[in-house]
Amino acid sequence: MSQFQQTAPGLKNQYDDDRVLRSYLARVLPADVLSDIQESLSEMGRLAGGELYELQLADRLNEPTLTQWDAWGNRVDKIELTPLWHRAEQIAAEHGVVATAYEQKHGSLSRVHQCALAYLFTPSTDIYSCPLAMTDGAARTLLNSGNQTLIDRAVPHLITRDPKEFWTAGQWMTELTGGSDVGLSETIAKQAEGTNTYRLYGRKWFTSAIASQMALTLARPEGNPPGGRGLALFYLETRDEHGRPRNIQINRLKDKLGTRKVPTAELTLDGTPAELVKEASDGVRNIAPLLNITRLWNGISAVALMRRGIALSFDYANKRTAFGATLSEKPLHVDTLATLQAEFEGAFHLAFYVAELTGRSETREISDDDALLLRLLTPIMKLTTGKQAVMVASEVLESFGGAGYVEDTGLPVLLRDSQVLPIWEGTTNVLALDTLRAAQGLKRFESVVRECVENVDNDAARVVRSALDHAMSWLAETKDEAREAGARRFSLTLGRTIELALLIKHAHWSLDPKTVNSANRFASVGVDVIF
Ligand code: MFK
Repeated sequence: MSQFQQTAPGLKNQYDDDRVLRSYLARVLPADVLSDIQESLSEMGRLAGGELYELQLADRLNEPTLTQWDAWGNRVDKIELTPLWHRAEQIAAEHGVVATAYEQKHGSLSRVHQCALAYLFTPSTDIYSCPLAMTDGAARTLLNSGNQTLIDRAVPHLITRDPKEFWTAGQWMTELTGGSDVGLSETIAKQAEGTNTYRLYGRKWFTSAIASQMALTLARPEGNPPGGRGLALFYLETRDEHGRPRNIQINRLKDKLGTRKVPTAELTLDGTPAELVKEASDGVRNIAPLLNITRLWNGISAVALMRRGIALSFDYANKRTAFGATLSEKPLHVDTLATLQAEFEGAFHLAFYVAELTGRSETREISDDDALLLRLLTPIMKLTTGKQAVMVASEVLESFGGAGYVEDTGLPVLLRDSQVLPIWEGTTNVLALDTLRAAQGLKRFESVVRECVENVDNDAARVVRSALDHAMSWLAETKDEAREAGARRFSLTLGRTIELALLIKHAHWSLDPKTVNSANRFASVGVDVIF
């Protein structure tokens, strides 16, 4: 009998161990800000590599449950979350994974701090980033709305650090008719005569994290025209003071490929009380701040999951021996991981650059040109990093050989959970079309990319300039159907080009040979996918 035992991959403090995050923060944060926030990041890194990771492995087989009826025949529609998610909620509140962005202790850079916390927290909590993203987006949407009654009522709960007071928010947009095409939504809002209160009637088909205390949703006030403009944005609270659903039936939980800890539901709204957030129309436009925040979270989650997979794979490469040496001594294995690392680093710099712009937009320190750039980069970043996350997760599993395909290693969930990232919050194609709609930001995009490589004379910088020129000339020369058909390749080229440009900029600032290698490798893999 063989006595051989393979040592499992392990994690250290996920902040201390993260060269890319630490080096990036050293570049973008003033020294006093970095020194002020370092302890919070190190503490989150300790939890992510320790307690939360252990709990995540122990929680692997648990899933949320829906109980529709109690023993006495009452409809209760109760959701029970798993132990990991209960702990995640507490830690998220106490450590300000949403709150940090709103306390604005460091002005616009608080958004970077908050995204760094989310990035460390996410991979050990089985997509608890989903309710947090929607909570963050709801807080931003309510604050932007100027509806002081709703701001006073809900925002303190969404941004508190007290777990007992903390609320999460849902984002109920998807209906059977309208997944990507939200304007097709059929839910009707009937106004109670002489009041500002409405009652909602309809079916919501894909509502993530249904355990939330409130939701922002879209419905069509009676008599409004079809399409997105005829919808209005509503605020509702999901349960009454006795914990009973407010005329909401949870019909079932979705049986999904991944994000299995997220209780995603099909709902019937049967007279659910709701308040208008803004005017009784233009719901798609009014919910856009929520979409942009959740898309930022999507990108941060994408780089976080890439980083987790790569961290485990690098650790394992030092422990696993095959063909006479550890995997970390095998040139082909090392080369394979280096390519994943380069993809991750490019994606990381783009996601956090969007966090920087978002922060400046929130503190109103953003120029008009940069506001247009943010509008353009949010879909570009979301679609590019989502695709990279799936590719990296698939390769990470393969880097473990058969072990990566075995559930109780805790590895396959990385691939299943990554696969949602290009789907929800706008698929790759929907966001590619959104990129075309946001093309006003291209002028600033071009100048930012050129500035990143302005004093750099090497092959990687030439790859950036050539891809940028190609993308711009493609856009100028292509019209109508051909432009729509090529939108995905165009958007991915823009995404990969700015990733490489930002990576080169960082490499030249840090002079770190590992970052320089990643930039050169990313350039060699290529960024221009237009044909
Ligand atoms: C892990 C972290 C992430 C976790 C989050 C998990 C939760 C997941 C739950 C979900 O997935 S919820 C469902 C998400 N659904 C989507 O994201 C829908 C995807 N479809 C789109 O994004 C379509 O492009 C869209 C619905 C917006 C198209 O609808 P319309 O009615 O054709 O909108 P149109 O005409 O493009 O835009 C209407 C207005 O909104 C315009 O403004 P004006 O009225 O002033 O002209 C647009 O400029 C504005 N707008 C649209 N998208 C915007 C925006 N403004 C700013 N930012 C945007 N992103």
